[in-house]
Amino acid sequence: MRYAVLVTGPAGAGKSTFSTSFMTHLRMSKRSANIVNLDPAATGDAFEYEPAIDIRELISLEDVMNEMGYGPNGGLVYCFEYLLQHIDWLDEELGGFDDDYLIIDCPGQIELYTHHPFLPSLVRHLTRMGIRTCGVYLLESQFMEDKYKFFSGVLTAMSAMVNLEVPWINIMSKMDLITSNPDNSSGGPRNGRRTRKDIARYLDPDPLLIVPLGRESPNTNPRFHALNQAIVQLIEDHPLVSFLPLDLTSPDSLETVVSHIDFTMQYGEDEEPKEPHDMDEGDFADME
Ligand SMILES: Nc1nc2c(ncn2[C@@H]2O[C@H](COP(=O)(O)OP(=O)(O)O)[C@@H](O)[C@H]2O)c(=O)[nH]1
Ligand SMILES: [Mg+2]
Repeated sequence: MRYAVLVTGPAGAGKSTFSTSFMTHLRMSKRSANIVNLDPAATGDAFEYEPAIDIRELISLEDVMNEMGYGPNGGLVYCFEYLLQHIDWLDEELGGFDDDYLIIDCPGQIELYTHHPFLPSLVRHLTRMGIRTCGVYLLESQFMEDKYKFFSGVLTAMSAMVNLEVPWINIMSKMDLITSNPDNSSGGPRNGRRTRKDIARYLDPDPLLIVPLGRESPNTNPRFHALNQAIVQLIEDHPLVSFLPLDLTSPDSLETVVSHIDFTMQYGEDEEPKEPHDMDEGDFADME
């Protein structure tokens, strides 16, 4: 069985950093893991490790922008259309990884997750190839500094999970900036230590954060009242999104996130028992 984790989320959320830490963690547990870079705009030094498969070997955003005269967003759309038209390239590349955990690092343009058909097509393709796929959506903890920005992030996560229709996990990344950095004053006075209770209202989004007790705060533009009420209602009726906190400075935190991903994908559930000569230490480590 092959597994793929689609690492999604807005630009700067920490997707590439998480992908690398995730891969390192799996390899340290003697599991074979590789990164697939799907961001045609990734700069050369974005990865601590060479991605095993890299869309930039098929098509580079820079070439598309230079030769076709597209901007970065149009260029990205072109690159994904090109990828889907040349999907045999991906099949061939994937053929080299038989028993692997593939970590697919995606670009940060959120329209890619909310309404373009490319990622759903790609996911269907992976599924047809027998690759069990799940999605993780990263939102960075700095979104907690602005309630409205935060809820727009929640809605984007919701729209991505509904659009992609695969097992899904939302992650609040960069929690080190929230809990262990009380003196960091760059984000103003609120960018300090928060109580657990306050953090919990974000990890399990409490719509009353934007409309406390059903009433608007006086400094909210009245034109947004109805919209905010509708958002509160949507989230109350469909509590689809909650976040797992990720603090990459804590090995336990990464371990917890990895075990949730394993569980979501039912990792190892239907592995064939291996012939004894295939066994090595790594296999025993995996079996727990
Ligand atoms: N403090 C902190 N910074 C992080 C973390 N993960 C990523 N970053 C930083 O956030 C920026 C964007 O990270 P990157 O992984 O490139 O984000 P991507 O655009 O989603 O791939 C970089 O400057 C990273 O060093 C984290 O867990 N904690
Ligand atoms: Mg990246």
